[in-house]
Amino acid sequence: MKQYADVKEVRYEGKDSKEPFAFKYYDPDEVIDGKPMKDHLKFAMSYWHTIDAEGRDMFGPGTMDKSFGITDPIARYKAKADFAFELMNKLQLDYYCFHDVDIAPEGKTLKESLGNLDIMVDYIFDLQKKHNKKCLWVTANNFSDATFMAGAATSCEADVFAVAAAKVRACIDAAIKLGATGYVFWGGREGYETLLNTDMELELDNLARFLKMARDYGRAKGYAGDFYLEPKPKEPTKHQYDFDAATCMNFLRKYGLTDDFKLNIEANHATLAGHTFEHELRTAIVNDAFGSIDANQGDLLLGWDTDQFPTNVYDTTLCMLEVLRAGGFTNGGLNFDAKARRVSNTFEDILLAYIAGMDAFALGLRKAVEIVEDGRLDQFVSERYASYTRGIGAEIFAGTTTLEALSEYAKTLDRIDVPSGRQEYLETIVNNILFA
Ligand code: XLS
Ligand code: NI
Ligand code: NI
Repeated sequence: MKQYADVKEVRYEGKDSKEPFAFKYYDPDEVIDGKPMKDHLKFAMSYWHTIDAEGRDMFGPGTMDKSFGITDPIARYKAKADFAFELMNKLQLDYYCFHDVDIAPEGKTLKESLGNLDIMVDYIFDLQKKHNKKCLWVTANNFSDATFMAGAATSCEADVFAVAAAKVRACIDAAIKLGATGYVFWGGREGYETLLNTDMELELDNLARFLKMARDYGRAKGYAGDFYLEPKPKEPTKHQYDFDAATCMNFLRKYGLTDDFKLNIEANHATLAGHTFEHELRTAIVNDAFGSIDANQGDLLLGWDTDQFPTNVYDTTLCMLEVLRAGGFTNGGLNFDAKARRVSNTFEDILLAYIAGMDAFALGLRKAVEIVEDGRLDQFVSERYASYTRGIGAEIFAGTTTLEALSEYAKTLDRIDVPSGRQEYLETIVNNILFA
């Protein structure tokens, strides 16, 4: 197998290729359903997993070294940034996403850390221009530092709220400078372990106060992109406030934030919440809050966020079907919030993992388009609900009937035939299209 350095650019070779460092399904410029695959998919690199994480887990240290042998903090992060853009070029990735602490070394004080961030944002600004790359979204890591042990905006300590605000302010500035079209709030430690020590109402109100300030600051500075909440049910806290898409929507509505905030749906978070990925996507779509996607997959036998690269084509197909139904991405995209496994510990593995994920989504897109063109699923669903297009159903749909009128109508009914759901049959259609 080739070495990392030997791979200049991963190219599309088609499904019969046996070359490990080639795309079998992802052909960036191929036009499918009216636009190039790269515009349907808008793949992004996650800086934290790809450029920083070295494979550390609870039982042992990292298995990879991403320090590039440099000890000076700024010089090291510049080398990381150079590596990041070289990697994006090799993989034909157009976008990237990051937390403040991913791109810049933390200093001894907040002031020093923010200064480092400024230096690195300038550095990355030049790199993205040179390499013609775009920033998909930015976020603040307001959960790793010990300061955030009890949360950030939901911390019991007001000074922590202020520190979190300073970091978000700096990250919104970075998003604006880099032209990002998204700004993410994943809850981090916004949640709790026990009500014995928690004022839930104050914490939720504070979270809303925080998001409003961030929104107001961003809009005042001219940020026109989306703000996203990223739902996750648990981990690190037992009760994460942003449990799932429906919980997030309830929160956003209660506090009047739906005009500015959409959702960033992560596959692994969906399954942790006991939902399918497509359920969370559909919930976002029907609430006009579909924004962006953190593409990964979990392991259904493990109860935590394993952030694996997505390879399950059934799931990517059903995901892309939802994206097509939503009319595609606008400001969002597919960010690989995913890491190669701890034992896949070479630089070649980083390439192979992205190829696996990008091809799984490219194939999913191709299959989703085929499912739409085939039409049998859509037709089945519209026929299943056809009773709402005529007679009493049409009146219910139009809101022109009443409980009393329905009651009179119901009394005249004899036998009611509810049409079969035909799930097994529909699953054979999906298999037929997937494996044809
Ligand atoms: C953690 C989240 C995180 C966000 C960004 O589970 O997925 O990586 O995407 O803070
Ligand atoms: Ni995520
Ligand atoms: Ni996650």
